[in-house]
Amino acid sequence: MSVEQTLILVKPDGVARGLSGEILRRIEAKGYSVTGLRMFTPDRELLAAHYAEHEGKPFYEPLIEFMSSGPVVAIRAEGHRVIEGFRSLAGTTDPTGAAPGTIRGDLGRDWGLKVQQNLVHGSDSTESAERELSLWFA
Ligand code: RTP
Ligand code: MG
Repeated sequence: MSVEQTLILVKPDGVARGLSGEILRRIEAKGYSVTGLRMFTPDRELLAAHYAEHEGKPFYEPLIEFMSSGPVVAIRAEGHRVIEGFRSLAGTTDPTGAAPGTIRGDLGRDWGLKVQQNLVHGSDSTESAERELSLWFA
């Protein structure tokens, strides 16, 4: 299997809580290479392209609002099976039930807000990784 690349985002809640370094540490400690790093506040146009699959869902608007509320750290990570590997490091979408040992399970919780603030995003397939990396690392 060839070396993969994936897009990881430290979402605004992770940056605001000062967890960017801890999240990068976990990616590197697992053995993946960080080959790209950017920090900026994404605009709605970028987020609409990134989250196109979720358009029309009840959490879509709150999600775009949340994701454009402050800086994110965009990370390009590389390694064999890094897409699956980072999804495993991240844990399940809902941080309340995410397994201890995962980023969301160890560091996340429910804050009673309209959208799940769950610290990180990771591409979920080779196709979405390629598409998302071209958006965030254009
Ligand atoms: P991600 O794309 O951020 O890596 O997370 P994921 O695959 O685990 O979750 P996905 O289903 O792709 O949803 C994208 C993000 O939308 C927010 N969300 N809120 N019911 C809800 O309130 C809800 N469902 C999803 C989360 O921030 C999720 O990560
Ligand atoms: Mg997703």
